[in-house]
Amino acid sequence: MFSLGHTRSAHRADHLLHTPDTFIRAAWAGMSRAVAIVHASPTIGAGFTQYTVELEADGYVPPASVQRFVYVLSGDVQMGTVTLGPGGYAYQPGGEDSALRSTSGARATVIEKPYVPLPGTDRSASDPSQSGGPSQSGAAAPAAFSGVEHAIASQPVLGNADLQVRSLVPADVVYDFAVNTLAYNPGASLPMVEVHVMEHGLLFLEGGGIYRLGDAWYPVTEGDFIYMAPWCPQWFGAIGKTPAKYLIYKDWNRAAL
Ligand code: UGY
Ligand code: MN
Repeated sequence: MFSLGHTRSAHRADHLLHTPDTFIRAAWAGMSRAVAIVHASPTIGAGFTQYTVELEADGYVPPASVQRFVYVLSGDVQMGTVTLGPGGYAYQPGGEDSALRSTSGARATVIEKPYVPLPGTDRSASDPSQSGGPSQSGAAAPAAFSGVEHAIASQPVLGNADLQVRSLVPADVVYDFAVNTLAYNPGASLPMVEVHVMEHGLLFLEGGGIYRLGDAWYPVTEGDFIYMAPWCPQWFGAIGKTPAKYLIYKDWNRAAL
């Protein structure tokens, strides 16, 4: 139905709610049989880029020059030597193996980020034994990994069994970001309003509820994306009758100097 100019999407100084009715699809050089919906990038002040890619059969996304993490929403995606199905994820430090292909079509969310090397280490591009791949900073990003979300043991958040977290990036300080899923039983909520230096890219995978961002409260549901800038006050309550789940990125493991 004609929306009479209304949308739940909102762009404020410290956050973006990006709802599917406002998504614009575009391809960039090198993509074939694929389009992307860019949700966050340095143009909004983010230190990372996140987009949803929609691949047709035999679709292709060219390699990234920075770290690339992919989480499959539907269909099949190949990255490097791995083939991923729904809930599958993979990371490449950048370079040839980070290209994405689909045999029969897919939707996936992709996060890209220039690598921030560990301080005081000699993980540099001039040390090939440490080289995981290129990054914009010139230092080598860490090794590739992949997995399936449901195979990861979930942990209660601050002892609350109704709020479970799964960490998709290995617990190793060489990685400079985290990607987690947070699963809420109906009625569960974040235990506090968070205000922190890390920024977030968030994609709603299931269910919905109310998200507080800054001084606004938004109804949110599956398919919505949220960008939260550093220091954006944030809280979520899963007020629906079904569980809610989202995938959330944050910069991680680095001092805020
Ligand atoms: O990890 C986090 O900061 C997470 N709890 N934030 C959020 O869900 N908005
Ligand atoms: Mn947070």
